[in-house]
Amino acid sequence: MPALDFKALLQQERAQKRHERERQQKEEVASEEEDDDDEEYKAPANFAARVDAMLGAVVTSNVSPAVTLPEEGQDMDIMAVAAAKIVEESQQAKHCLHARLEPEYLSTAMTERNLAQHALVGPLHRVFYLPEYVSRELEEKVVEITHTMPAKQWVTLRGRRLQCFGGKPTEDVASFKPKVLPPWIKQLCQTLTLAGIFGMEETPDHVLLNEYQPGQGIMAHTDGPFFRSRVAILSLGGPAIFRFKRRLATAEIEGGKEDEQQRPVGTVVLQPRSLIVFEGDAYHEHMHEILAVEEEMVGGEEGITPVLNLATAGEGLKLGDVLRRALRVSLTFRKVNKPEQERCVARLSSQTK
Ligand SMILES: O=C(O)CCC(=O)C(=O)O
Repeated sequence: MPALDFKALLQQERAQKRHERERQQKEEVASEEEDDDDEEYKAPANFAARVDAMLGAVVTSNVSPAVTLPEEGQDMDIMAVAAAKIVEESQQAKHCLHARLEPEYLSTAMTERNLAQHALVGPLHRVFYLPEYVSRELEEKVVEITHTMPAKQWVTLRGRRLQCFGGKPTEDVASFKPKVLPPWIKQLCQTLTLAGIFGMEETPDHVLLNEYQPGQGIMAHTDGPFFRSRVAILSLGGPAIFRFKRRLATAEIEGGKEDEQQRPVGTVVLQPRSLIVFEGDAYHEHMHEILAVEEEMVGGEEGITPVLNLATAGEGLKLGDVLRRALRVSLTFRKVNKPEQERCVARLSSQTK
């Protein structure tokens, strides 16, 4: 949609009216002059119709307007400013959502990896850590896209902001309505398959974008059966410590073992540009969380929490080091766990293409 300058249109309309009035005054020798603004209040239809048309375009563009629509009869200046703001923010959202990543920025991420070489050894199984999984250029670009995303695109949840791409998860996966991924998100999903992180038929189709300010985190949770049980999380911006905790059975919670639940089984230092992948035991039998703190100690306050990636999380990193949080952006890549017959139909239709 081309940029519309409503302020300029309004000024043009006013100038025409003024010109017409002067012409009439000369002809009829008017005794009373009408106030400019009064006249515009009486005849807003022309401009209002254009605002309506523009809003129609915004609505059909699938980007939600970022400001409240002006009421009928409101001052034309307010309408012009509000309309211009709607257009600007919807264009900004479209710009961010339709962005594409430069192919050369993606080359590091799509380099083939042997996941087994990145397996972390420790008290829980099937966790992988890939330091420097993406280039700095890619990190900068993705952080820039997310930072310029208008506020209206974000949902706030317990302090942090997030966006969900690929469709809103439902209680029952059968009623899930998938949505097309923005091009730059799709590119990232494809690089994960090209790198061998996900199988050819496992390319992620659902992505959660989380933004954490220092002091923000995510509560202990499992990702559940809605997704297939391999998840990859890309970390950008600042560091954080990812904590795995054992999932307690109801009987254990009732038996007063909540304290034990508080103690992580293992932690992984998530450095900027790294990728953590987990599945199996780590996915099904453990919860994961990030504490809502401004700084945290590697290995915990007592230095006894296992740090599964101490050897690869940064040169010289050791127990007791303090990590200061900075603005962090993460992308969680998963594949929706569609029923088997739906997967077969998708497979067959892709084979016949
Ligand atoms: O930001 C992160 O690293 C964690 C995200 C996460 O746990 C999730 O999306 O389920």
